[in-house]
Amino acid sequence: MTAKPVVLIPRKLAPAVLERANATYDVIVNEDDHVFSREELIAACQNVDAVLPCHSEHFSADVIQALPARLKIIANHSVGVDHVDLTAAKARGIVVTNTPDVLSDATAEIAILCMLGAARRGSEGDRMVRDGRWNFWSPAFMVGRQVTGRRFGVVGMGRVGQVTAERARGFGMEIHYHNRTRLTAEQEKGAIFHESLESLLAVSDVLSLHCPTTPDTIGIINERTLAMLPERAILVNTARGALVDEAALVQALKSGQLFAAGLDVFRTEPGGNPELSVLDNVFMLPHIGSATFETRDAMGFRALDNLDAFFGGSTPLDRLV
Ligand code: 8YV
Repeated sequence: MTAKPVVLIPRKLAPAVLERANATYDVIVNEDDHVFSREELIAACQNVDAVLPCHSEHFSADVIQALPARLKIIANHSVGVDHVDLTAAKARGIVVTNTPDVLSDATAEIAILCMLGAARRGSEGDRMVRDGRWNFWSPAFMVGRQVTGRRFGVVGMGRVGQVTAERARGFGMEIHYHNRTRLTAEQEKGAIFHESLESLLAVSDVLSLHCPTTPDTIGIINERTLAMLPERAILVNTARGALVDEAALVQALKSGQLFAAGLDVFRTEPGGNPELSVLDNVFMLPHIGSATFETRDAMGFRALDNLDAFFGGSTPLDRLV
């Protein structure tokens, strides 16, 4: 009998996913679920054929250089792969996969939660009641912005962007988007395409980020671009913190140029940004876009489907390099 491939699972995945992984592979799980340091990650990868990481494991070029020749596939448990240097992986002949589609609904839900939380001052109100500070009411009390009928701008109209736009349509919002390529009329469902980011910014009462982090998109939301939004707009980010210049965002929120922001992702994770945390007009979550029971199972199964295809001798469905 040939030995089963050895698979490193650096974070504790859903029980059903671990059960399925154990049935097919020799699995090594990081039982206490701490985030490996660079050195621990390299050491843990030494005697394995595959790794199934989350976005918390950073496969930078130097980590990839230090991987053993037997490690042939990084099957990510995430759609975003900015934690993996794809060029370095390709150069070493390591296959990299991700888990698209299966997390689009869950992430769209969180984007809508961020939009509503920001627009209707969800976090500020919640803290006020909890802290026993709700000792007053008047018609002018905690008034927020209504999103119904307003314009919803999407940066990056991929799978998550499209599902989020669909949900925003449910609020009677007019959908606008900027994307590298224009969608088909069937995919657009009436959404208005903007060839430039600048043109999208000018009309977006709510701007929601759904693009990948690349050298071209890092810091696309900055002092210059924030100033192009309509007055008192709302920024939603459920993609990656690196898309936003947080110092510029703090300024725009403090000055009132932006009405509010709804953020699920930050430049520093875990932890966030203390300058954002002190502002009442920020609704914040700890990177939980895909964190539903259903989606965690689906992401793990999708990553395992990719591993099964690879070790079965075919091309994984979600192969990136
Ligand atoms: C996850 C994510 O929280 O898929 C992504 O890109 O950021 C999130 O879905 C995470 O990577 C889970 O492994």
